[in-house]
Amino acid sequence: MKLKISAVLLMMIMGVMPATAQNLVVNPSFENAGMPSLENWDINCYAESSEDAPEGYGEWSMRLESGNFEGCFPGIATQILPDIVYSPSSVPVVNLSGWMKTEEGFQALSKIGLGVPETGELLFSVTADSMEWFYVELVDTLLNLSPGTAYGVILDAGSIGGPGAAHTRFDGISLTMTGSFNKGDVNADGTTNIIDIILMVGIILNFNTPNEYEQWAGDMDLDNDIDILDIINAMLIPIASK
Ligand SMILES: [Ca+2]
Ligand SMILES: [Ca+2]
Ligand SMILES: [Ca+2]
Repeated sequence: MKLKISAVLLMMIMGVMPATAQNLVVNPSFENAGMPSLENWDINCYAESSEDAPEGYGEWSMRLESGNFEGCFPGIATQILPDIVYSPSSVPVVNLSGWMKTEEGFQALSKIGLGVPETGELLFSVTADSMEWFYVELVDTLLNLSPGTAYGVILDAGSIGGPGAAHTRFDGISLTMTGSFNKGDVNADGTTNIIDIILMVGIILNFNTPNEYEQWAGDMDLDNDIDILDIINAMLIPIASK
């Protein structure tokens, strides 16, 4: 009997884990069965496949040309991720990682980030400037998503001013959703209860200055202010779930 229960539990865990750890990026390693591929990436200026990859990430990477203020700009490769969408009641926590390698010559400030592919606007990003393969990883809570906007990964080979171009190789790009937070959960512990209400009262009475997350979580009715109406809204959550 014990064994049966464990097996069921294990299935439940296995059923949940792959979904949360799944890499949302398609063609993250810029290759397909050992052949170079830039499929599924939108290249704004110019990119090519390069037979140079960090250990464990196949044979190929993408060599992306920088933007040039006098020519094509910005030098980005993007991929829209349909799973990253605005919600009025919760925010996703994402983990973005990847490899970068720059070349001798021009310095152009290469980045891996998450943002709006259509405009190149970044919500967050990380910069690296290394002529050896360099791994970057960052976690962010996406508090600033807007309704109706398409979000995605943005690989940026940077920008230079004069003639010529800088190049950056990218490989092993990964974006996973690691969790989410709900409105009302001011202390980010996974539930909305009296502790969160007390924190909201403290904010209203100016005992505490909310950080960006607390401001988002406490503003239940989305009017950019935390007041008594938000407390009433937050108190309805535990009542409704009883
Ligand atoms: Ca690769
Ligand atoms: Ca809480
Ligand atoms: Ca409010």
